[in-house]
Amino acid sequence: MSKKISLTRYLVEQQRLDGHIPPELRLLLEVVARACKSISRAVNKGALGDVMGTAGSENVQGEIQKKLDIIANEVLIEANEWGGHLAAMASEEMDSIYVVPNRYPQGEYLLMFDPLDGSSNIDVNVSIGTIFSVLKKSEGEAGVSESDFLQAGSQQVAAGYCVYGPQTTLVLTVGDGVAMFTLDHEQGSFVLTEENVKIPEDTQEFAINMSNMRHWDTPVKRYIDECLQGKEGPRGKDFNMRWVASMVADVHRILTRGGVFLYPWDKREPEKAGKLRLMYEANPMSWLIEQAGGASTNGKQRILDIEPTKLHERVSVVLGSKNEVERVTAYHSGL
Ligand code: P6P
Repeated sequence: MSKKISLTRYLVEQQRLDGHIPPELRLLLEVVARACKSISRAVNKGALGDVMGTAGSENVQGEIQKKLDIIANEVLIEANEWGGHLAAMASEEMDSIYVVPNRYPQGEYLLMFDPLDGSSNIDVNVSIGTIFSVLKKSEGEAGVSESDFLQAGSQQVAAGYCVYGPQTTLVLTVGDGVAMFTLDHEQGSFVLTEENVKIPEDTQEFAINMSNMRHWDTPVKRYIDECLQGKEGPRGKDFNMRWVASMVADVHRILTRGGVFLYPWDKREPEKAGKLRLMYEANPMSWLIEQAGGASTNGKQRILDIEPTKLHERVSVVLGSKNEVERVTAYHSGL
């Protein structure tokens, strides 16, 4: 890419030239990007800062919180609460919503995030990331409550993630395709490095936690078994497998070179629809994937059409290269 286009310039042009984003949403996205830069700095300290290891507490999911989970959550709350663009925030790390305090003006947007996805990888120096999703509050209603957040993923007005890996890269959609911005550490700003990202419709690479195989439902077992049979099997081609155990890293690979990611329902906890969270993991990632020409279902239904009933609702996820997702979904309907 010849000239360097900053995230700010990209957002101004999205606002001015394509009318995609109003000024308050542009401000919100710039604030989230600045918060991700701060989180990146904290992550990069590693053992040199007091950021590694567990915080000695559990989150609403019953998962042990890492120090960086809490740091990242606080960075996002403090960066976004005063700007006047938000009514409230919701986070994987907080039981209930965080309403913007009365000392600050309230806006019309709702921000949800997983402040540090994949945090089991922090202590072993493997890529992790921040996932975020933006909705709009219903017009004209005073106040804000959890029910304002319970909107289908198709209602998102912006979604993205920041992956803290060999590069710190912000990936964003406002409904006009997917753009990627790499953090220029010398300038301290995100620079446009990819736009109009497109996922190949076919792939030879799947991502799933194979240790759960005995717990999967039949359609998933059939799909993975056929991939493992390779050339000699019904697929007629060999497959490769990747599993980072960090959704941000796996989705970034799929956006970059294709692939299919599965975190399916399994029979260990049959009452749970899946492990991943709908509002701030599956929905933002699904919109990015669809905006890049891919597909995303829960095995039966388009993720973005799911009407949530709870803030921390869980869901099964099959996302990535369109033809593979359609195949897995077809197997679920007995085809
Ligand atoms: P497992 C991370 O905890 C996460 O929510 C996703 O980022 C990741 O894809 C998945 O869980 C990993 O789960 O069971 O393989 O550790």
